[in-house]
Amino acid sequence: MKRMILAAVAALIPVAAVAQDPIAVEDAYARSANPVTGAAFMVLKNSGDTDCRLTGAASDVAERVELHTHQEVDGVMKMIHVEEGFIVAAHGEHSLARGGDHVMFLGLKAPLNDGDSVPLSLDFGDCGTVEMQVAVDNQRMPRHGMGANRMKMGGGQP
Ligand SMILES: [Cu+2]
Repeated sequence: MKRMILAAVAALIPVAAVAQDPIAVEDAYARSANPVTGAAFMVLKNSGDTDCRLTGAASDVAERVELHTHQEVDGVMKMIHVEEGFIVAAHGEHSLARGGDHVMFLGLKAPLNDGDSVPLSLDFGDCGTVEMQVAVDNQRMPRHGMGANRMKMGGGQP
């Protein structure tokens, strides 16, 4: 009887393994402009046939990890906590980038220094959980567009 149960359990394992996590993460990096807060940026790719939603993030490096976005309020860019998370469309991608959506570290337990790596767990609900190590790169410049332009405007240059 016991042997039959074990056989049944073993038979289930390959079935579970076939359902691969559809989410891949590319070009992840973390940075911090001060000793208490930091953020992580990356490109989320969904190879599955259904939309996935990043519903939460966790890391040991901070007291709290939240999903944030930037929004202009009365001409000032503010960070907003996005409770509902970020959707990654089926066969699509979603970028977490400077000046936009990001993973926010609040209450860093230690400063994030270049070369450190930050453990990060991303919860995609039914689409699975992605565990990763994100390299800290405080020197990295925004890719193109928004972040750089905003800095230029703020600098008072023509
Ligand atoms: Cu933020």
